[in-house]
Amino acid sequence: MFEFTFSKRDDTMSNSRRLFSEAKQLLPGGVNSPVRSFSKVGGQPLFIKKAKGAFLFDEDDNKFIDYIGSWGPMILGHAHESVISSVKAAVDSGLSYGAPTQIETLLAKKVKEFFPSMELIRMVSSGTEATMSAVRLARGFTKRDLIVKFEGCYHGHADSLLVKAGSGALTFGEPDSLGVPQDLAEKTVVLQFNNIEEARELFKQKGEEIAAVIVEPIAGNMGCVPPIKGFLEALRLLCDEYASVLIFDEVMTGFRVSPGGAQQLYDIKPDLTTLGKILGGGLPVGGFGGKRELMQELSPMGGIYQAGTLSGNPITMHAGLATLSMLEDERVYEKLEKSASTLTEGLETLASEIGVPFQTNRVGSMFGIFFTKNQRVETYSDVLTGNNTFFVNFFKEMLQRGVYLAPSPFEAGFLSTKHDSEIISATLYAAKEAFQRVSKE
Ligand code: HOZ
Repeated sequence: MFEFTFSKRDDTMSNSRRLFSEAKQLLPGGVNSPVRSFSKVGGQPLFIKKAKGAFLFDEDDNKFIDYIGSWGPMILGHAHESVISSVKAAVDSGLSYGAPTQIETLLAKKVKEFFPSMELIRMVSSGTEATMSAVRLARGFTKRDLIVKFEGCYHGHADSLLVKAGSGALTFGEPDSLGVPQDLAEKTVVLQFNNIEEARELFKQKGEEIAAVIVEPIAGNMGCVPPIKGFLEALRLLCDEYASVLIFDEVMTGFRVSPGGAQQLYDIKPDLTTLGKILGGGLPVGGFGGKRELMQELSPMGGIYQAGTLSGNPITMHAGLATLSMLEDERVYEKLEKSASTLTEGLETLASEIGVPFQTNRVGSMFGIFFTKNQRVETYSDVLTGNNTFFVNFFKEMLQRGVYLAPSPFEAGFLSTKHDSEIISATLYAAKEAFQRVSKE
């Protein structure tokens, strides 16, 4: 039986509390990325000392089952031996050269095996860079300015994309960030995710002006919201009809929901794909790629500029190659499917037995939890029906019991291959008590 080795957290005395208060003197909000501040759920963010497999260890030596997985990339669990040893070996040869290396081509080749639609690939250093560059490429290629995105989808924090955005922007009630020039925001048209009719209507009116449609094929920044049947297909047809570029942002779904991401799962070929952190096994990285005719418009082949000293950094490329090589084994995805379905089905059964309004969405090992009476969560409006108090209380109760969920109802959860049946049982055991507490509050 799984042993709970964490001690009850005492926030008043904890090292995390002390470290957070020191951090706040130097970092805005004490953090380098907003969601991790725990502002949405209250209390102290955990300061993490180390991680291994399915577990995080905080600065107070508490042990937590981790369902964030560094926001997705830790599909093989934290500190996987092969990834760590490939990084250690690479480090001995120097950290960065700002010059081409063979490993960049090897990783690009591997990515193309998983994502055949990515005929040419450019590596960058983050998902934000990947989506920002893909949008510029689409605009430069089509000689059009308008882009279309969907409410609650988050594509990083480039100006054009911080309009009705999900993730932290939604969590903190700032889906339209200050600092984005109005003129630029007006070039981004926002539609409802999963609303096919609305997309058709917009294209009828403005199709000739639309450079690109960018979409998370499974929205992962407002919980986890899969596409309804026909939604992605309709976007593909509309982009074909009006010669607009279809961009799948697979920063979360790439290598996650299937080896070839959502595009393999739903059998739809986008013109461009953006990838993120999983491409570097969790190190800072992004990548974008797609049709040759589009990608060859990038500098130095074409006139659309995009660059980065650390792009294709050798340490990251080695970590990425080690990670992707292990994802070639189909058993990885079978295992993930089994443990993730046991988890979400178990949570739904417990909530219903205890009488808490609760739904989950799941695709493979990516999931979302919603404290809603709605039978289905398919749109941004459905997501907003979630009871925030229930979520916050459940989050806190789970944390007290050693289960670390995303500190926002607008983020997806992720499992790794290290989340075995014992860990899932321990999570459900904690969830039973947490639901009971939530139902009484
Ligand atoms: N934007 C990230 C999740 N979608 C959150 C990252 C963080 O705050 O660390």
